[in-house]
Amino acid sequence: MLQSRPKFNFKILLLGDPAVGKTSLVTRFVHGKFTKDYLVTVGMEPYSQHVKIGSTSITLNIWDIAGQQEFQSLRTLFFKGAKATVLVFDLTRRDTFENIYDWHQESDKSAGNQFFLLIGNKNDLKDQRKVYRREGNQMARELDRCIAYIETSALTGHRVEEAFIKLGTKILVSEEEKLRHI
Ligand code: G3D
Ligand code: MG
Repeated sequence: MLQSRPKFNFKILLLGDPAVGKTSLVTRFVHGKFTKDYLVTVGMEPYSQHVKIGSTSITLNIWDIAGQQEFQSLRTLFFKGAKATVLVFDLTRRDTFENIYDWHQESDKSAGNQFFLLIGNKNDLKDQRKVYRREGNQMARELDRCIAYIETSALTGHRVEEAFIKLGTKILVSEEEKLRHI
């Protein structure tokens, strides 16, 4: 008899200051391209992408959540059930890096027990960089349950897929572990 395999469907939040490249990153990952003709995210935009990890197919539901301050009360309503959060800052704007602590805290408070991945985006703008790689690595070590620091470019596609797959793999391993204990 064929045994039905569990279906893995993971909700992932994408958080960070406005204009750090959240929508560009998820568009790059899901549609494989960089586009300038989308609207500024208002509220929340859900994206879905299937990926294969080893022999297991999983679906990542990525919630692109607006970074504007005025959405704060609304925002946390969308956090429920998330398995992980991608924290994004812009390598060319130091304030977006410093604000990561607040984003981490906001998600940690509302979304419960989950993983984090820290992304420094726009690494194609090499001569405008304001944050050193070692500072990103250091922050990833400081943030609770942060699995890694990865520098990406939504423009060139550099390490974008790798970042989401790394996080998906971490969640999958943890969920499979839970299933073994049922
Ligand atoms: P957000 O969803 O976090 O608010 P967006 O950010 O994805 O809307 O991106 C904000 C701006 O940064 C956009 O430019 C976008 O084209 C640009 N951007 C996003 N990712 C990258 C990247 O990796 N490299 C470079 N060079 N630019 C990027 P505009 O001009 O439309 O404001
Ligand atoms: Mg956006």
